Amino acid sequence: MKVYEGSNLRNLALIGHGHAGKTTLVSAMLYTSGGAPRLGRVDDGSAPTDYDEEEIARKMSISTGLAFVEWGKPEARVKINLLDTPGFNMFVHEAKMVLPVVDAALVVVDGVAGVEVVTQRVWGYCEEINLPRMIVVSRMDRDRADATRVVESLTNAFGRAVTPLQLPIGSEKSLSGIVDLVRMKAYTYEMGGNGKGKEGPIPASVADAAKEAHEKLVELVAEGKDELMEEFFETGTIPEEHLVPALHEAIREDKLFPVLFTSGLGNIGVDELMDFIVDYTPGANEHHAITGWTADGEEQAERKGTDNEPASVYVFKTMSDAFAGRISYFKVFSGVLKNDASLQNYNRNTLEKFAHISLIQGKAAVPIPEIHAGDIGAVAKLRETLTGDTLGDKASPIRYPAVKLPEPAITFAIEPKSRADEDKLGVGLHKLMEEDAMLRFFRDPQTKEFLIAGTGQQHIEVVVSKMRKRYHAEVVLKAPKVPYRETIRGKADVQGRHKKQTGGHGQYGDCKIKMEPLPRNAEVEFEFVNDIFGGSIPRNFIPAVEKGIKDAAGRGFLAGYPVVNFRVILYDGSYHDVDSNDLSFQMAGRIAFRKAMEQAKPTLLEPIMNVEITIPDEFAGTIMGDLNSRRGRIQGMDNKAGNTIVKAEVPMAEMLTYGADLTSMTQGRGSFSMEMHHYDTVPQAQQDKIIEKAKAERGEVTEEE
Ligand SMILES: Nc1nc2c(ncn2[C@@H]2O[C@H](COP(=O)(O)OP(=O)(O)O)[C@@H](O)[C@H]2O)c(=O)[nH]1
Ligand SMILES: [Mg+2]
Repeated sequence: MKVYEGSNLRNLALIGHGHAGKTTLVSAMLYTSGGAPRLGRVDDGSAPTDYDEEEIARKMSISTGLAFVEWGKPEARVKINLLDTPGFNMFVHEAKMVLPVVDAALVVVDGVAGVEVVTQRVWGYCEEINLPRMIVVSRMDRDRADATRVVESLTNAFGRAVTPLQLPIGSEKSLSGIVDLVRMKAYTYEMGGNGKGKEGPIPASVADAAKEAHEKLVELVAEGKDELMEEFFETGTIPEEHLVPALHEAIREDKLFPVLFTSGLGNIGVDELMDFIVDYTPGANEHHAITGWTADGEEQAERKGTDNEPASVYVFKTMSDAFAGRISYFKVFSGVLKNDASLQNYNRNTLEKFAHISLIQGKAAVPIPEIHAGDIGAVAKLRETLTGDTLGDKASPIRYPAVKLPEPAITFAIEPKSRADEDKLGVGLHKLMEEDAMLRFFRDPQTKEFLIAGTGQQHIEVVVSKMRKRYHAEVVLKAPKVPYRETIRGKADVQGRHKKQTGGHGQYGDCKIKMEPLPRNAEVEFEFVNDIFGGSIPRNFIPAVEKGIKDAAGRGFLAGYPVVNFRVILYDGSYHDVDSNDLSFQMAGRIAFRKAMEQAKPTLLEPIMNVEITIPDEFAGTIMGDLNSRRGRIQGMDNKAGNTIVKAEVPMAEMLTYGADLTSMTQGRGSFSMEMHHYDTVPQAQQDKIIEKAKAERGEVTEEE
């Protein structure tokens, strides 16, 4: 395997809505370039970048797959790294995570549907980091595919910088090639052929349109540069040798978003697409300087991304393979990484050995002696390194920022099906979390349930399926218990006395307390004030009173949920020289607490979530109405290119099945995220039900006291 350097490297992420044809396009590029013996298909499980068993079973990409093609004239051969990302709502964060390691995005759009919900979303991700974008309209051979309409939808969504650099020849089933509007040449293909176009004259059917589009393109490029403008005025055109570099620059600077046309499955336009990538997308050496932080995180640090700087490597993906163990995918941001090098992990302060570094081609690893700045590779068996870590020369630390991801949207309680599954569950989930940044697994300290959280129903289903197939652990999912709390609205002043005198050694404790509410959602859940003067309770028994109250508060009063946000003032009491002890004062505290609760207007609190929902505009009405019926409070609304973003506060209890509900209300076109925001009082009607239910449940188990 040849070792490539920055100027001969292109790193591209294929991003876009699910089913736009990304994975198939990667397959077609591999086949056409000679990197694969045939055109692998998503539908029969042979696409090189959809090799995972879950991806094959579901016929869709779930995590980012890597491949590379070698393309261009032998003397100037270029390696194009292709990162094939998933386009489904619940997995689209995978795309976001790899954008910092590529030099441009190929935004793939379906030739029938045009711009879709996720197209907009990923476009936004690119905008955030000013990533150059090239648009590929694929599946142009399908019935009702329409270049004009798709370009219109693109310009509507993304503005005037969207500019076709090609025109398709023929349409739908009779799609036969493309016109290169820069060089004004036509290429025709055999449907399902080897992907190599035959150069020829522009057919009469598109000649006028091509001429017009070419002139528009030349004008647009001239507009952007004074010297080209002059040339244009003098000669009426711009020669190819000026046009190509000007376009390259305009694309690199986000001033122009070129549009190309292909059929991946029919292998039409694919060689031209690769030619365009080589000529027009920025090389790995053209990346702006990469900004990170010094080891202590205090100051900014920068690398230009060249071979002669100290080595630095950023891990953007981790896989856990049953045989190879942990595999880390990384980009060499600067320097040259040699096989067997030891690099310092700056995030974890450990030294890691890069033994057997390789390039990734689908599921295969291709060994390589060294990897230069700008290239992407993988290594197995790093001990502690995880996604988002930076490693490099021990003497020159730098830390690149990890990608910020949204909060998970959906939470389930997870239980092993049997005792045998119990150990496997934790081990399996921890391995899966290493490769899946949006998967969370934790224990709710209050309800004691094990919870898993993810981006949506389908995400969690994939996790459960991986648990079964990879780790042989069978699990059951349930809606999580809502961690209600209790508090008080009023004050109380009571006495708690515990007295038992049964012959021999007796028990005696007595306390007087005042109870009052603390601000709702206050940091302190419980405050204890010792206001005893004159030793009515000896000092050494006071902690026992506090402990008794705390224990009782933990057990709840109304429905068994912990009581929070209250203050207790211990102001008086009495004791017995012989019979008083710790236990008696704990009992006294407990009794006082329960008496005080009766007086202090207890009430239930429920967690309120901050919810953000993104839906196509036409569903806005339905979603708002539905939120209303879930006791939601709308906090704001935003419109962004055909999508409505609704922000609302909704009780958690009403959101337990929202993932599935939103999917059915929007035909799968909506997405949401939520996080805990605050606790608020439960309305009386709901309180009655919860208390009733708690009583019924308590009736079944014996009372503890
Ligand atoms: N007719 C036609 N179908 C295609 C083309 N490209 C992909 N497909 C099909 O469209 C579906 C989705 O393709 P895939 O590559 O998985 O899209 P992705 O989700 O963007 O990766 C699969 O059934 C493909 O076989 C194409 O150019 N023409
Ligand atoms: Mg795919």
